Amino acid sequence: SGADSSTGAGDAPAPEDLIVGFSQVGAESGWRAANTKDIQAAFEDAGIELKFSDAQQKQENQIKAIRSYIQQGVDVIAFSPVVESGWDTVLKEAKDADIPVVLTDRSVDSADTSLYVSFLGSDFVEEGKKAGNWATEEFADADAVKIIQLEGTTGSAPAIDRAEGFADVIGSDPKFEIVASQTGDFTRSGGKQVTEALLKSNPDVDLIYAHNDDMGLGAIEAIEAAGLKPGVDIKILTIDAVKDGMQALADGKINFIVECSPLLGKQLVDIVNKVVAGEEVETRIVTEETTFTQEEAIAALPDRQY
Ligand code: GZL
Repeated sequence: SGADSSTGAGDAPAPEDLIVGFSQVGAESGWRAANTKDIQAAFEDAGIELKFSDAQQKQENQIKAIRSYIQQGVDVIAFSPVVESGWDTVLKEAKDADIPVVLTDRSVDSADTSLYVSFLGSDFVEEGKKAGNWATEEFADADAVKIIQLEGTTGSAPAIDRAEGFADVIGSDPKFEIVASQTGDFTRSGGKQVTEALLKSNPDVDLIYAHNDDMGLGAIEAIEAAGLKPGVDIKILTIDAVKDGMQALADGKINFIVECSPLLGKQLVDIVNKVVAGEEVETRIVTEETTFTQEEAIAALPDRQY
């Protein structure tokens, strides 16, 4: 690998000597598109070669990509694991090849934390709790609240943790009832199809909690097709705060959004530079992010990067 050639012991390798392999989940949502754009721009700006692959949300494609990067002898491998489990074997292969691995966005459930040097991404349980806290305030005067939950990709860290955080907050109050919970796979079409089906069997729901904006935007289409007013007849609560979601929030079709920032590129470049220079890196870097009401979305939209 380029890291230990011509630069002498201890010196940081020149950016142009580095090659980083990145395996991306796919292109399933507005969030993912923004995340890809930001990572590619950050490596471009740093003058570091980034080999990039899109796994179309299939774990086997990510494993193939990581094996390919090992074969090519890249200096660092980074990836966003589409699901939490099933990574130990390929991560051990990277470790045996002395190639450091950085997790971005989503984590893995490997017990052996020596298989990666750092995990950079949001605290999804905290995001779920923020969503639950809003629901608790929004429905403070209600006696009963029926909820449809649109789950993210089955087995993914954000789906597992956002459900956990939300349940932690509302679970103690029996007035909240999740009448149906099903995956829409983080896509707009998935959110629409699942909402259409679940509304037929649960026409009187008060709230749809979608694990990302894209499924919430699909739910809006389904609610309108059913002749109801999204954000009014059925409230919608989502996570991400991508531009299309923020526009729906500004328009009153979504009622609250918990931000999940996709802008991880610069921090990933920093971690890569530290790793190849043999410097210590933080094993867990939590993304800074906030929440948006309708008024806050209206104010933020003009300057929104993604
Ligand atoms: C969260 C990310 C999720 C987004 C979705 O960090 O993994 O995947 O919330 C995206 O929009 O598809």
